[in-house]
Amino acid sequence: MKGVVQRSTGSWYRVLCDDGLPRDLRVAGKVRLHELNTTNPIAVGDEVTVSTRENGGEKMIEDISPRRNYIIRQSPKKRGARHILAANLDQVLLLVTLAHPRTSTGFIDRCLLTSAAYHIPVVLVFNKQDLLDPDSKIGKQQQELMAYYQSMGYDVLETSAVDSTGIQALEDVAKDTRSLLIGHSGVGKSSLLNALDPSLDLRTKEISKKYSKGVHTTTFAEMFPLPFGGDIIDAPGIKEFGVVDFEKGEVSTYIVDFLPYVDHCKFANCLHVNEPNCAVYEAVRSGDIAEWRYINYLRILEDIDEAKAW
Ligand SMILES: Nc1nc2c(ncn2[C@@H]2O[C@H](COP(=O)(O)OP(=O)(O)O)[C@@H](O)[C@H]2O)c(=O)[nH]1
Ligand SMILES: [Mg+2]
Ligand SMILES: [Zn+2]
Repeated sequence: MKGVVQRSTGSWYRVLCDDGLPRDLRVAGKVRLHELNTTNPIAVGDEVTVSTRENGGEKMIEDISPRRNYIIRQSPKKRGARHILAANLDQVLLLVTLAHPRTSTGFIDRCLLTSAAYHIPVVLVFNKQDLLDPDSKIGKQQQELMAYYQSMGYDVLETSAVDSTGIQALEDVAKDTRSLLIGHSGVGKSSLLNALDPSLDLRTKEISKKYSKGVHTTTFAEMFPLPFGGDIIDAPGIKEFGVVDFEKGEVSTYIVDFLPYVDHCKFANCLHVNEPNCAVYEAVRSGDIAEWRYINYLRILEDIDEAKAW
């Protein structure tokens, strides 16, 4: 029998089995795990084979099917280790708020880069629109950001879990697909999930860091089937999105607004940092590439250098 992993809590996995029943299962000792250097060898979204063991009849996870794709980042807990957020995805819903809390473009661009490497489409969802005055400084910043990402071909939504702005559009985007919901703690992931399916009744308002200090508060990704078809994986509490498994030279090939320029640099192996006659850098100077995009790119290269130094 096959099944899909909906939640993992350490050594136990909630698996929605093909017979329609969810089961909490452990992994049989003989399973060969594909990803050795990850903190979670089995991820939410993994397809697994479940079988009944002869001794005692306990059902266990016996095998993991090869992944179609996955979203991976540096483990926030273990230096040098990698953490798979979720596997076998149709799209990423990247939840952004420019205030309460502020999502940095660096976070957005790291997430876009990682998704692009696996050709997973990303929809940018700007939440908490009810708090935003379009004529304020932040309101104008958001308009500029949205326009820039849209010009690169990304779909962009504006939502509010409070006044239901954009919830129907979000439902249309999520329907009949498997989405991974990514965003900082507090941007409204649980609230939007509740808006899509009120019967979920998820707890909102994460405990602030101040109160959870010293307490072991592990939060796990969890997959929720949607009543209108499809499912969403909530990946709670992402503070930073450290990219992994990139060579410096390939990064720019995943950056959509760099692509028209990367083949016109003097050097074929140009990293677009300080090489002479760099077409990417020229495009930044002329304003065709936004400076903040370029700065985020340079920081990603620095991250890769640092990771190598471990
Ligand atoms: N004003 C406003 N507040 C929101 C919205 N969405 C979520 N919130 C609030 O933001 C806080 C964090 O929301 P939550 O759903 O727990 O965020 P999560 O950590 O991403 O799951 C809660 O106090 C929510 O009530 C929104 O669209 N507008
Ligand atoms: Mg939440
Ligand atoms: Zn260059």
